[in-house]
Amino acid sequence: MENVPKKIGRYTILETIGRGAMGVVYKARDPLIGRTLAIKTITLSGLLSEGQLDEFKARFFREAQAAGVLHHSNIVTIHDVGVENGVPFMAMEFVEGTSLAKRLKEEGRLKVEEAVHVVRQVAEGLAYAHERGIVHRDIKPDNILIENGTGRAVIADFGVAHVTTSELTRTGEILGTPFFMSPEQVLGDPLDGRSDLFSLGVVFYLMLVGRRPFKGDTISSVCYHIVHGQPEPLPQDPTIPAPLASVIETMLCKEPAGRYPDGHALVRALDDAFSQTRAAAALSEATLDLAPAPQAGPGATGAPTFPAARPQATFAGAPTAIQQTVVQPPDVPSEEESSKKGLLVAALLVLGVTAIAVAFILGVVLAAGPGKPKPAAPPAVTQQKPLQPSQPRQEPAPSSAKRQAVAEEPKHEAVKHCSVTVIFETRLPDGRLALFVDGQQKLDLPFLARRMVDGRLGFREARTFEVPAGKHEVRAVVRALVKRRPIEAQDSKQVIFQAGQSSVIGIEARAFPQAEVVIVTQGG
Ligand code: 3AM
Repeated sequence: MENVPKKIGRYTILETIGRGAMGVVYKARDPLIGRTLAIKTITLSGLLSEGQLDEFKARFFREAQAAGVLHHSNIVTIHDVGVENGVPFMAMEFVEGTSLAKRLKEEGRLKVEEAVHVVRQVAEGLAYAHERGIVHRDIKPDNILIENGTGRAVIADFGVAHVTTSELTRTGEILGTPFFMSPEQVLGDPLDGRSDLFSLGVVFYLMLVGRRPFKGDTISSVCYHIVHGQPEPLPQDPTIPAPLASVIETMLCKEPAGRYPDGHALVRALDDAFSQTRAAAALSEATLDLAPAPQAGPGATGAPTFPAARPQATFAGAPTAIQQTVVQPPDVPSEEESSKKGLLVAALLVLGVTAIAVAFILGVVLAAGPGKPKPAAPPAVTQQKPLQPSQPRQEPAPSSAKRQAVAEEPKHEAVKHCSVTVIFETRLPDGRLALFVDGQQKLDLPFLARRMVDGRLGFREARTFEVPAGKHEVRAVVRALVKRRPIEAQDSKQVIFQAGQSSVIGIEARAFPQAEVVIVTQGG
């Protein structure tokens, strides 16, 4: 067991509550006021240089100051910040309870009523913070605490999450756990409170279903799905009311403009969904009045209770054209293919490589021009059907140039270029990625692994470039030094970049246990 300090600042440490990637959370007591509080330490030593550390501390205090003005029952109140033995810490309200992450780990998923209750409360807390210009940027189950007894949901880490993540982030680089990130966050675009509402949508889905909506075994494939894929359909579960599927669908809209504008609107939508479900249930009860006695419905008293839903609680509609053509990311290469390629490329590697290294590129090709105009194609990724007849939807508006290229209607006959976004990720210590299209180098990206938010070393960066639409040979070469030995992993693939369609190139280079480079392409 680690040494538990007796004191941090003026606070007496009582016990360790838990630990995260960035530090430890203690239960403590303020001897002056006699108040119990929680103290979170932020350990970044070894991750940052001296200068960076100073800069980090300054930012940490600035952000804590900003978050310190937030007083809301659904936000953990920050009482104090300080530095103890060079380690920044934050003293905050102690919440006698459990993180949502722990609950989900133990229980798999929550009852619909409780999940809705949590989302409602978090939405209220977010609305309050967003009105004051503060975006959380890291809404995830670990940062939502549920108080024992009362069920109060409280958002933790306002300010800190943002600083710790952004401190380790350079321009254009994405670090951190992407599972709950919004598309604009994954792409490194500017974001506002609606990004938090997207993340909350992911949390909501996870609470209801027990798994996340955007699948993927690797970070890059999850990123791909967040930006371009559709959420996994909700299971045919009669306990999940259909109107809730619409609420989640809106929360998970790719474009911020298609989401609820703020937390209050989300709360109203949840209430609407609730009353719709009640009305539908009442109607069906009335209709069934003459029929044999129905089975006892869900509880009719107390907390909001959703009657059983229609069984088709899925995201609206059949796959659109783009959904059908969107290719799968390279998260599931066949065993056979992987091992064959692994063997093939093993020859390229210098013997004796022992470090684990994973390099992974996910390229997303967004058609910019028209071949045959396919109005439903690129925009379909972001389009969603109206949710409820009574609730007019705002038209999703592209939030960035990247998206604009996708969403624009084809205007000319000839296809010119496609915009390709490559997300490169590696666990190799340092090296260089080169990407060639038809032998012409499109990317030359040096990388140097640094500590990522998951505590491991790595590097991730997104780059966009243009290619003419058509068939191309794409080759990726990753060179790196592992224990001072040079290694190289590479592979190439024919890829068709088509206008009006979306496709993906994924290249995975593994240097342990054997060299392996895989490119997966589908669709296009
Ligand atoms: O995941 P569990 O519940 O075991 O609940 C948080 C988590 O524990 C707890 O610290 C652990 C690591 O994040 N925690 C975080 N902030 C807290 C707070 N303000 C807190 N517990 C009480 N009050």
